[in-house]
Amino acid sequence: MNRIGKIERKTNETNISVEINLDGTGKYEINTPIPFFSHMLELLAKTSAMDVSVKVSGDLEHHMIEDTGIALGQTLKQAIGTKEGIQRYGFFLLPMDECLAQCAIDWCNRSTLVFKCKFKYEKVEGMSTDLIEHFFKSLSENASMTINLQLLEGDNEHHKAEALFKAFGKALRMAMQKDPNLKGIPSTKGTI
Ligand SMILES: [Mn+2]
Repeated sequence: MNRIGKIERKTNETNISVEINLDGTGKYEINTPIPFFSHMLELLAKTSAMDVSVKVSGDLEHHMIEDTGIALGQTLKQAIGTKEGIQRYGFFLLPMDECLAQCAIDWCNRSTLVFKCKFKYEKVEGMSTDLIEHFFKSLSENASMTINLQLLEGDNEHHKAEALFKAFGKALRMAMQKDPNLKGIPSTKGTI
């Protein structure tokens, strides 16, 4: 059974539709008015091997990126369902040229974001760098997922952002994976 999530979210500020298939092959259809953000979402789809369709329009960059994080988080929560038989934890250390990014995920129904990455400039390829942390915060809150995302080293702003999104995609792939040896809910509490 494919694990699908689908959200249509319309407010006075933004209009967003997201559809994901956790058991996809990394196919994507990304349509946002912020080219670098589209590029990051494509990388997230490819590295997580989810099929992802995202359509975004809206008034301000801040609202569009925040609300896409919210909608993507909601679709992830919908698609993962009861979490029966999944790994729950995922982690990845991703090199990207001079950068090294680290991501660890606990898909535990609690929302915490630890984000450590300093950007030198306010913009990367026209996108506000402070909205990268905001995107992951909104996603973490709405997917009910603990995310620890850090840039261990790196210099180029484009490479830094790319390494973060790719490390998250790979760690997410691991956390959502089903394991035949893991029976039931991946928690001794019996609920998660
Ligand atoms: Mn790139």
